[in-house]
Amino acid sequence: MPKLLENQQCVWYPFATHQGLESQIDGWLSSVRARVRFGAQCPAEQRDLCVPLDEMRLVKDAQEQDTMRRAAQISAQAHIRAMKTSARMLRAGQDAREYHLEAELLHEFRQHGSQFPAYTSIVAAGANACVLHYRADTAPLRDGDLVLIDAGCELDGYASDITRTFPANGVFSGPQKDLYNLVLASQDAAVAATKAGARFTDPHDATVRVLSQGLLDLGLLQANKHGSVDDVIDKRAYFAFYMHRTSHWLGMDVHDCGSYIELSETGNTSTRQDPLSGETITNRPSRILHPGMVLTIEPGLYVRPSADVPEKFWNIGIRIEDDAIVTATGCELISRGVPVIASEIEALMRA
Ligand SMILES: [Mn+2]
Repeated sequence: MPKLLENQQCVWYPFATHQGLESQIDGWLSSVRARVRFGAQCPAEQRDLCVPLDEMRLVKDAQEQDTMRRAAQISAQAHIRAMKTSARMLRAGQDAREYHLEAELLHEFRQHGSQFPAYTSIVAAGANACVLHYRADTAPLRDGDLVLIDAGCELDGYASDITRTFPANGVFSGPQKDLYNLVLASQDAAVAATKAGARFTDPHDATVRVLSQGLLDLGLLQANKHGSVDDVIDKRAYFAFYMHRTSHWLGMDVHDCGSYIELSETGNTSTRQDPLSGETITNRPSRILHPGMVLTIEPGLYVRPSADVPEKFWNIGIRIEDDAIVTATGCELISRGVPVIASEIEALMRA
């Protein structure tokens, strides 16, 4: 490395990402400096490699997209396997647990050549689905409860990230289906908003509008208390049920690197007061989507027991997550190898 660094103007390396790298580079540079009296020139500048590299990673080329399609296909098969296993074990009266489904996921990933899970799988039965970063533990899969699975494999260096929520026994109850169809409708709106030229936040805004209207329609939010759908959005009243963002970049990392701000417009800022925390937030222009960018679209609803929420909805947690490649006219959902429509999930689990 000292030999390579000799007579260079600038050293590029990723700042603050690899512990010990700075002191290693410092050691190499001091070796170069020791040779100054022999005519060597020491680099005079250090710059953060993350800035150009993250930008390069943001747009996936055809080969990367192809790998990501294959990773998503494997993950979709794993979700199907877990759904079928849940229905089969409950029909047979077996003691089905969250970890049983995790085992099926991992088996299917590896069976198709995936090297690792892209992240620790979430298998959350019943009320556990309302805990956002739950793992797969020992809770029983109960007849009448939903199961939320957020799991994806990594294949040849690329991640996939799928969430499905399904009835443990294969049949949605009425209230479960009402909330499920609302989340799915909000995802449809987000998918329609995902296209080249749109902003990264457009799918999220589309999701929030559909969810907010649905929360009013289903009586989880009351119009006499919370007002119109615009009031619900402005005051972030939906946040009690939907407390995370709709998307993140996906690629070599499951939460892939890349700025969520449009770098060509960084100076263009405004401030607002957050209605819930009261904090001042600086708004910066959201990233403009380009063909080849890959993001997740993952709306959800999480209903905790509460006096002003109809009891039939208590402890229901639903998330639906798919992976989208941005195209010139829209987006390609690469994770739809596993069904997402309620009746199709029921049909699959009956089979
Ligand atoms: Mn995700």
